[in-house]
Amino acid sequence: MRPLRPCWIGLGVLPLAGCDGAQSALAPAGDQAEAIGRLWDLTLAVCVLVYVLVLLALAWALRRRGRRRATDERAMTKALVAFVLFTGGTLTLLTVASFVTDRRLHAPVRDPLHVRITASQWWWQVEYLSADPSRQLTTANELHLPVDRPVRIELATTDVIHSLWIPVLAGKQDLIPGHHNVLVVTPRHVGRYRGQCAEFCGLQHAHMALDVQVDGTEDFAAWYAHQLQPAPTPRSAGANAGQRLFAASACAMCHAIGGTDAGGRVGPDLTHLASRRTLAAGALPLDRTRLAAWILDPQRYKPGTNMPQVPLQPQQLDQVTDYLMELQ
Ligand code: HEC
Ligand SMILES: [Cu+2]
Repeated sequence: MRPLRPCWIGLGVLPLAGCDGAQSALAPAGDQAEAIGRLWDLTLAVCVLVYVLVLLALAWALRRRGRRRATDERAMTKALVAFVLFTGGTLTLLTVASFVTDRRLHAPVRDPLHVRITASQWWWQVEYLSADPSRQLTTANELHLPVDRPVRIELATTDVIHSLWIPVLAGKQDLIPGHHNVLVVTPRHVGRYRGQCAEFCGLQHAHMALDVQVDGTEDFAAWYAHQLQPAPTPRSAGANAGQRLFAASACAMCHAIGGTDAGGRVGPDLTHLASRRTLAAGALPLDRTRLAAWILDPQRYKPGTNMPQVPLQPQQLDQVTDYLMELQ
């Protein structure tokens, strides 16, 4: 693992907020974001230089204010030529730099991991594709990636235009109905990051986050192997009843749970729900209390969400929650 570009805004002296964090384009954790970060550094440096020069010119002009002197034609011409050359030069530099950055973002990669992310109002389906059908897996609202391996992410949507933005890994890329875009990312730092829908897509656009985890190769393989398993069979009596309730109620029409009859595709796959860290695309942290509250009244947490309130008796709610909390 090689170190990525340090955050030099504030030159490491001024503690400037916003420089690092799980969702900062200024603290890249992957090659593509690093390339964009370099372009930003250069643009910032050029703009600061221009700003300083303009202020110096202003100060110079103010000092000379009121003094009348015969204008020296030749000096004026020279200054003008220098000004035009400087402006043309900086603009050309920025154009070339942005072209080079674009080439780096679209450079071909070897042996990528294939992932498909499908956006829906207001959550993300994440599928790991493989030529071997037994190695395919589906999850939701979380993206686990191995470090140091390029990932080719196909982007699709089931409804409106969304945009996937994981600032520490890459720039934004739209998900457009009827059109398949591709985003390539190469994570370089293990860590927990955050992605967010970056194209206004309706009421709950702001609650459409993606929990991103970059793992070491072995941790990733372990996670993958675990996710390939069907859902565990319920252990407690409550969870058992919960499973039957889930299968017999509207839940199963919208949600899939691997290894059971529930095969709905309208909402997120719940096979290993309890192994996730967040609920409903980052709207809530995942724990038992919040899960029960969500099932009881999803509209309270995400008004307008496509999950309806399903009428359940308190005891039934308890059982369904027990069941889902066992889906490690
Ligand atoms: C009409 C379809 C529909 C029905 C019925 C439905 N859901 Fe959902 N469910 C959804 C959708 C859509 C989402 C995503 C909502 C969002 O994040 O905006 C969701 C989200 C969830 C989540 C969060 C998943 C995650 O990845 O964080 C859980 C848990 C859940 N539903 C459980 C249930 C249970 C339990 C029932 C039955 C009591 C149920 N759902 C009934 C459509 C449905
Ligand atoms: Cu969106």
